[in-house]
Amino acid sequence: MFGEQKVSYSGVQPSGNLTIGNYLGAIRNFAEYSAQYKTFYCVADEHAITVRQVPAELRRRTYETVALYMACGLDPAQNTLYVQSMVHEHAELAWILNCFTMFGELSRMTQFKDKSARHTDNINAGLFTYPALMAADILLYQTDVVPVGIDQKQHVELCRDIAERINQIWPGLFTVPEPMIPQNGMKIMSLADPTRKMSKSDENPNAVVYILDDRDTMIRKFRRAVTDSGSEVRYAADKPGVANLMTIYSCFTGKSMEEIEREFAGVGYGEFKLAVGEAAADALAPVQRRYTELMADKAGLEAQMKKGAEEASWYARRTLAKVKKKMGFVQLS
Ligand code: ATP
Ligand code: LTN
Repeated sequence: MFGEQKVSYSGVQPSGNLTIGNYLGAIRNFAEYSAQYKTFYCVADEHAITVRQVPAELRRRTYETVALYMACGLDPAQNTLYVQSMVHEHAELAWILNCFTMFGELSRMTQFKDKSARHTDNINAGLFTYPALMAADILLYQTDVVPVGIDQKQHVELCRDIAERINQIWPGLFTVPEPMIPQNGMKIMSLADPTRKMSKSDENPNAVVYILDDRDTMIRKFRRAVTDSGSEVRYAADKPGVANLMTIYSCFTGKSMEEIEREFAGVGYGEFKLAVGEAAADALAPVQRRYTELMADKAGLEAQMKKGAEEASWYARRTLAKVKKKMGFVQLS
């Protein structure tokens, strides 16, 4: 709660082209909160540099992510959309929170374990303390709810632990946030290996469907998706490939698993996969159209970034000033 307002906060790293996993697990759900909550959604460029980035690409993807937020239905008049590095309070609070976060806690984070195994040449301190920066993002805005895919639940839980630890010393300093995980779409899996999360940094482009893939590419990727033995379209734990495609189809069409099983009873996987590809392409076509318009107006995007950063700073400054005072840092008038 910031004053009387309930707050929803989330972020996406501009670390690659955004996938339908990012869309269904996170971004699509962000807008839901704007009627009743004060909403802040950041482009987490400071998180992205925990793995090596090409600067020009990071810059380009930052514009693209702002444009995609808007194209996915986030109206900047109703949601504060901004770039993390433009609000310096994030890095400052992250340092303070680092001093309240335990080595053992950070060592247990599965994302750290995965990413340090994948980037053995660059296991930097930022990759390790990443959750303290994420906690700073969330706590600066006195956030109530954090809509994320299930892979981020552990980080939000650590953020809660940090907030509670600090609140024990200074009661009420931070709102303790709740992760909001969608029932359907919380974890979209790779099309090449349905036991792994679909991830924007996957090296195999056929494993991943990007929000901006054109219709033919989308349909081709779904056609090639790994399915399971047998030929029945049935939602079952022993059919992870088909279950993943059914989840995607259900998210894009709103149909339940039973309806989907009935719709495709007696037809082979080929027809089903084509239908999934078409449903994804149909649902994303308006997002892509709007995205193209927004990207054509760079000055317009920059104006939105500036407005977003100014709005976010107003809130961030207030929380950080309170925290610094509690820490015992000298305040000059
Ligand atoms: P990276 O590969 O760089 O780690 P990512 O694809 O996992 O990136 P993030 O920027 O870490 O994407 O995630 C942005 C949001 O999208 C988070 O809320 C995350 O939980 C959600 N998300 C990411 N991948 C998926 C997925 N496959 N299914 C559902 N939600 C996802
Ligand atoms: N760590 C997140 C992105 C992220 C985020 C946040 C999510 C950065 N700051 C604050 C929720 C709240 C990720 O990798 N998906």
